[in-house]
Amino acid sequence: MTAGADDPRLQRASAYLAGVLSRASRLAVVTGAGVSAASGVPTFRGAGGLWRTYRAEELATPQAFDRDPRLVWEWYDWRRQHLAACRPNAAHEVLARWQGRWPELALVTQNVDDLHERAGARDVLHLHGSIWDVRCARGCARGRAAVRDDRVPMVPLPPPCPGCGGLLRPGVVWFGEALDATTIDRAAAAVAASDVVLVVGTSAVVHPAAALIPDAGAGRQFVVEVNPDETPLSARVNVQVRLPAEVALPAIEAALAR
Ligand code: BV8
Ligand code: ZN
Repeated sequence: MTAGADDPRLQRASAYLAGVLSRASRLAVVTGAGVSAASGVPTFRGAGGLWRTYRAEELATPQAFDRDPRLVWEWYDWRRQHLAACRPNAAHEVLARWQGRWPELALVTQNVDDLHERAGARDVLHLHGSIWDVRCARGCARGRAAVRDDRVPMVPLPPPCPGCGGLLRPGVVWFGEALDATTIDRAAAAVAASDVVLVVGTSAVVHPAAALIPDAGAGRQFVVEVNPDETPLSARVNVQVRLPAEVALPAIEAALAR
């Protein structure tokens, strides 16, 4: 079933999904860059995903950092400065409120921004780390653990590691790097334990994050995709809501209140 923005069935679709959510024994939400799009944060693969002449996949790698740490830090510093001026949107706010309504709601994100937290969400599982964290690029004793360093702008670029005089790197997971085992295990367990999974704003092409999302065809979990575009996931969900998250989630929340 799909509901488009101009489709009068939005109310009925929202009422239907409100029913699904209110009957759920446990909810999990998996978000991607699309949930932050309305806040002005460029998505990875959308039109705004370019920086200078580079695509994200070219810069978000250990090889790019080893080759030119300053260039990679200039990209992250540009993103951090842009993000500092962004605000959570209605989708982030609804999800934060739903954590209050359903205290066991697991919120898993692929995003490295902190807009879920700035909307009031807590215990967000960041599969790909945080753009506001830094850690030692060499993994020295003092700099191994990621710590929050939200200096904007970051000066000097690239920042030196206070522990070994090497370089600090952004505390994110780059392509070709393993995700934090504890985080991915917690996320996988939370999604597996849920009977309703909301997938919001992801192209579902990045692994292993995409593999967390269950196949509705298995019949054990009810999966809802909120995305204005079709994705590789779309054929494997129960309901496709072809709307932006900042429109769909408030509509579902309003239906829950009725
Ligand atoms: C690893 C941090 C192994 C950095 C990111 C299996 C199969 C295929 C490929 C692989 C595989 N296993 C590994 C790979 C390779 C790779 C991968 O998946 N590549 C893809 C591109 C094919 N994966 C990895 O390298 C991972 N590592 O597997 O390591 C390993 C194991 C052991 C030991 C050593 C190594 C690591 C992946 C993590 C990469 N880091 N981010 C940074 O941000 O700087 S991923 C990056 O993509 C972001 O985090 C982003 O969130 C994420 C996913 O993208 P999306 O969130 O989906 O964003 P996208 O732009 O694609 O889509 C946005 C969607 O929103 C669209 O559908 C759009 O229609 C929609 N939308 C737009 N507006 C709205 C909206 N929706 C709702 N409302 C709106 N308003
Ligand atoms: Zn160090």
